[in-house]
Order: sequence, then structure tokens, then C-alpha cells
Amino acid sequence: MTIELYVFPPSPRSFKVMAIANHLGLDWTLQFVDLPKGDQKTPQYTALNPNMRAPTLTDGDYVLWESNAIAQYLASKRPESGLMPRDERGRLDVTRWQFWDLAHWDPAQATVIFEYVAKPFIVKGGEPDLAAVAKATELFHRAAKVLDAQLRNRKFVTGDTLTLADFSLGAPLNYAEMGHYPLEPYSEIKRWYGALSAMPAWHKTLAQSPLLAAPAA
Ligand SMILES: N[C@@H](CCC(=O)N[C@@H](CS)C(=O)NCC(=O)O)C(=O)O
Repeated sequence: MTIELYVFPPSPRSFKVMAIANHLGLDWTLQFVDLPKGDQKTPQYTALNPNMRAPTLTDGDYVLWESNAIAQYLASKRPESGLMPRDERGRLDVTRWQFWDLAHWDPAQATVIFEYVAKPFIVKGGEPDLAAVAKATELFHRAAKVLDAQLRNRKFVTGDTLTLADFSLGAPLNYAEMGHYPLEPYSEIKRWYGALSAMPAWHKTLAQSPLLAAPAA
């Protein structure tokens, strides 16, 4: 049975699951969910994902939504990859950073991505709301300080091996430039993202995401 990933490739939450599937060399097909067109609200899609959001995974009759849960499912297909450690503490460390992603890192970036990327290039919806950006920037600094400190003396987020945590937390940084992220003080984050974005699976996934492969002028 082939895994189907229902994704909107420009979205970091979609990017992360696509990049993991590519890194693991899984047999998967891309089902494009055209968010600006409203595909996520169709009865066919809401039957899979009542949240009306992407991504969603199907594997035969099995349906799963929430990008970090999908990430864990994909890793379970290749336990030998090490993307999800098998020992309890290692597994919880990765899970902890994926929870932190949802609670702190993703929200800090969702606003700037919406204001600086989605508005001009996807929904074509006007000028950035600078008050919203200022609030999100505060959240960004608070979270970035934590991540930058964690990366000091570690190659990757949880140690010297690549795990799901790196995919989850690295994906939104594809928009660092377009989203005007204030990354200057965070040399560890820049070093780590440089290593992630050099991986063949990252390149392959960027090429599957038109906005990221060739940002609009
Ligand atoms: N926590 C969810 C968030 C999913 C989410 O918000 N996806 C956005 C794309 S970036 C979406 O589908 N938005 C469509 C909408 O709100 O109509 C996950 O990580 O999967």
C-alpha cells in the first residue's frame, strides 16, 4: 500500500512530512491540497481531516493528521533510520521537542510567514500587519534563544544524530529570508539550518515546493 500525503507544499507543516518521507526513501504520493482554493473544506477532504487543515496521511484505510504525529508514523516505517530513537529517554527527547514545536516554535513563525509570505505570494491579500509581526517577533526571540542554547555543542537538536526533531523545527526556517526572521544573534540556529538545508532530501523537497524552489520576485 502506498502512503499518500495530502499536502500544501509551501507550508512548513507539509514540508516537514514530505522531507521526512523523502529522507527515508518511502514510497509515497503527493496529493495536492490547494489551500487558497479551499480544497481543505471539501466534503472529501473533511472526511479525512475534520480540522480542514493540511497535512493528512493515508496508508490504506489508516488516516492520520497533525504533522508531528505523521512524522512519527513515517519514522516507524524505518526504525533503523534513527529518526525516532528506540530507547525511552531518546524517544521522549524527540517528542518533547516536537511538542515544543507545536507550542512555541510553530506559532512564533506562523504569523510572520502569513504576513510576509502568504499575504503577498499566496493569498495576495495586502500589506503586512506590523503590529502582529512585532508581537510574533517577541515570541520568536523567546523561542530562538532556547533553541540556540540547545544547539550549542550539539550537531542536531537532540545530540549528534539527525532525528524527527530537526525536521519539525527546521522546516519553518526555509522562510527565514522571505519572512525577515531576526536570526542575526542565533549563530547556532544558522549553522544547524545550514546543515539541514544541505541534505539531499531537503533539496528534493524544496524542488517539490514551487514557492520555495523559485520564490516570486
Ligand atoms: N498543528 C497542525 C497545523 C496544520 C495547519 O494549520 N495547516 C495549515 C497550513 S500551514 C492549514 O491547513 N491551513 C488551512 C486553513 O486554515 O484553512 C499540524 O501541524 O499539522
